[in-house]
Amino acid sequence: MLSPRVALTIAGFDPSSGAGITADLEVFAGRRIYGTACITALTVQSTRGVISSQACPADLVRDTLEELEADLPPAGIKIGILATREIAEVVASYVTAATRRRSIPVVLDPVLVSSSGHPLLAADAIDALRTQLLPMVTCTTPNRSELSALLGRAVAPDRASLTASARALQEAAGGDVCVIVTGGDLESPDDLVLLPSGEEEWLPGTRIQTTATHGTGCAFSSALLAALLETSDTLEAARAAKRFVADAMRSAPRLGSGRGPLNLRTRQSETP
Ligand code: PXL
Repeated sequence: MLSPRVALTIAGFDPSSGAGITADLEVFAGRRIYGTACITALTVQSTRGVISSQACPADLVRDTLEELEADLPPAGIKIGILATREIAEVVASYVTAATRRRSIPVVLDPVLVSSSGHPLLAADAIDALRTQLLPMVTCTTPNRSELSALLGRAVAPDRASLTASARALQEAAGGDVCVIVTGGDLESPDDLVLLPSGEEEWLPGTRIQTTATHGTGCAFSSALLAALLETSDTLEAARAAKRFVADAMRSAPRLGSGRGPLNLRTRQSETP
């Protein structure tokens, strides 16, 4: 048997498996990618929302990343919850070193708060995320409120404002980053893809009537990374990830009394 590709998720743990590392690993497994994981925070949550969370010590994160890099160097990295400034700095220096060694896709989902409103990144970590980590990644996937927090100003939900703000974030990152503004929370759930070339495209979405919306951001970013392991066409990878999330919502299991998990093993939309 050929050696499978290895993808690393650096993210939080959700005990209900809707979001975070266990969800990311499921997306990878469904695509025959060997997933490794570095946990940054332990959350207490279910489909009913996040109750609390505790950050892992930054030296534990650093040691985990060093050990995985030495033995199972990833062909791609997905980053979710970073929890603290210290962890954001450790992850930024790891990503800087790993991408200097080899050219690999890195997807940053800049998670700031849970959908239920619980903070998942310390306020003093946003600067480190923007200045140290963002310039090192291939793609970042903020929603409108994350875009607004990263820029430090309000972003109106119209296309012109979203595009101008995505351009401002790309510029702040040095210009080399693909910014994908996810639109699941917008009136029309379309995603904006702004490529490093400056080319922009809106990916149309359709509103899916379901309560299975737990972890859609994690599913999108890990499916995007999985697609980027197979194609260097970022636009095509973003389309594949969007199709994947829509299929995973449509075929979701009925579980829990709140915002339920997705069907992360859906194989209807193979990555390109
Ligand atoms: O979708 C944001 C997110 C990511 N990762 C974990 C989470 C959440 C939101 O609650 O718990 C582990």
